[in-house]
Amino acid sequence: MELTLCLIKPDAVRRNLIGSILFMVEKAGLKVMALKMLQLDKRQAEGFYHVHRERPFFGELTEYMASGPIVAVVLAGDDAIKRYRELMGATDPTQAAEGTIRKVFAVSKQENSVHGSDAPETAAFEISFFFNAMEMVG
Ligand code: 3AN
Repeated sequence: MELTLCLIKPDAVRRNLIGSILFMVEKAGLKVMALKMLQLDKRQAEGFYHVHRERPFFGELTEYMASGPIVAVVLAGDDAIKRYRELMGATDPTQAAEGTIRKVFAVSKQENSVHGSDAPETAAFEISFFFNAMEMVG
């Protein structure tokens, strides 16, 4: 069993898509182990995305991530990281496969509705960024 971090980003929360996205996640067989709603400030968003600090869109990305509430969710399942990334679809929604969360809901490359960890090490960092042991079941 593997854990991964899912974020429902500000564009999706603003458009009342929390339930629709969690519905797709649960339907795909991924288990919710922890869940919270919060709003990051700019500095916290920079901390979360520090691996992207050299990218040209870092300022815009962190502004956007701090622009409204998000929902952070820990998901569990066999091969959860890869399965959830497949369910999310490509970063650019115009490139995302049919039936993926980003194909259905994302607005643009930046406002792409969801985040998912891309490897076990990033999942461990990202989960501990949002949750402590007491906040997780299982
Ligand atoms: P993914 O979320 O698909 O793993 P990353 O890790 O390459 O994509 O990028 C992290 C986040 O940065 C994306 N989810 C998206 O919000 C934003 N982003 C990526 N590429 C661009 C871009 N070219 N312009 C604006 N924002 C971008």
